[in-house]
Amino acid sequence: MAIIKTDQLVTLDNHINNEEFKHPGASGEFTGLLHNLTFAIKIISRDVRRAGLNDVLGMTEDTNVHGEQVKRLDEHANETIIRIMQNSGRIAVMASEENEEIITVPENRKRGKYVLVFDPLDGSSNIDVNVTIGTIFGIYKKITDTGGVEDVLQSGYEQVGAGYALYGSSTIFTYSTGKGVNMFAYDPTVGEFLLINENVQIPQKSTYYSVNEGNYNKWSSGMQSFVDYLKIIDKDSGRPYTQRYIGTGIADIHRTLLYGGIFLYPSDMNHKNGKLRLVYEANPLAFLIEQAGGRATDGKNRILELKPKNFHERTPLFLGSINDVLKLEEFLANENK
Ligand code: P6P
Repeated sequence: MAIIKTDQLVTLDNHINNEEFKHPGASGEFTGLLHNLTFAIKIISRDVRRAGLNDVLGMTEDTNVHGEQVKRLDEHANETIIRIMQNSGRIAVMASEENEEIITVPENRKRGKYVLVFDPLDGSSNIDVNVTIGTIFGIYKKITDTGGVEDVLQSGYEQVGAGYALYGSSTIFTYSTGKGVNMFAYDPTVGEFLLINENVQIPQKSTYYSVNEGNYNKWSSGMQSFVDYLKIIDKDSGRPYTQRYIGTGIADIHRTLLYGGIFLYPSDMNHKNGKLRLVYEANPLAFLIEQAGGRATDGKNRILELKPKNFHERTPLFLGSINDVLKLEEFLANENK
């Protein structure tokens, strides 16, 4: 058994507690919320790893609000987060990809001042083929008395925290409370997340792009021209870029955060507003990418400044190294000229 390097003996709990000191007047309620959330993530991580043995693979007979068949592991992850967070005493209201309506806290439970929006298991189409999947979350302070729809329709720049868990070759937990992005790896032998990457900064010079090229003929001319541009052989600018696409957004974006470049899910003929959801996918990821020195837009507007009208609404999403995203915006701006 490898000995844990002593410089990695910063657990997530230590880190969350230390982060609290960076927020004067912190009540500890937010810290408690994160502790509860990471407990749910540890349970999901355990069950994702045993999926093949636990007979939780495969589909339920249910479909979610988007008409997508719900995988059992999706449902299990969703219920795990909801149950734990409803008992946390920190939550006023929640919104989940898997629930058509907002999720309130039962009358007989203590309510808190925070709002949690989440995708319990992003990339569920990859569950049965053992490809990386993840959980995405964003946290706001409530703006209504009792917790209602308005609370989950806040613009992304109002987030007080955001992050994701990635269930891949190891379980990674990445989060930010607005003071930089920090990454942890889970060691199940001690039941702790250990700090592996502090104050992550996205590389500003990189040669990766990540998009489902199968949709090329459905894209706008500007989007097609941008991807064509990335493939031109031009040594000085590092082109052609290398294409990487896992099909689990959070995994593709985790790689983009670490290696740089650009992730793209544009609108197309089938998805006039793109495919990814604004509230519980794009906003938390945009928060993290900006905290790591990157850029996240819908091709024109800063993602974090969009005002959601419906918490399941979709948005085109382009994020990554600033210059790559700016170049994309240039191609889209010129497409109708
Ligand atoms: P496509 C996964 O189902 C997801 O919602 C995102 O995680 C991912 O980025 C996208 O859809 C993949 O979509 O159309 O390329 O299969």
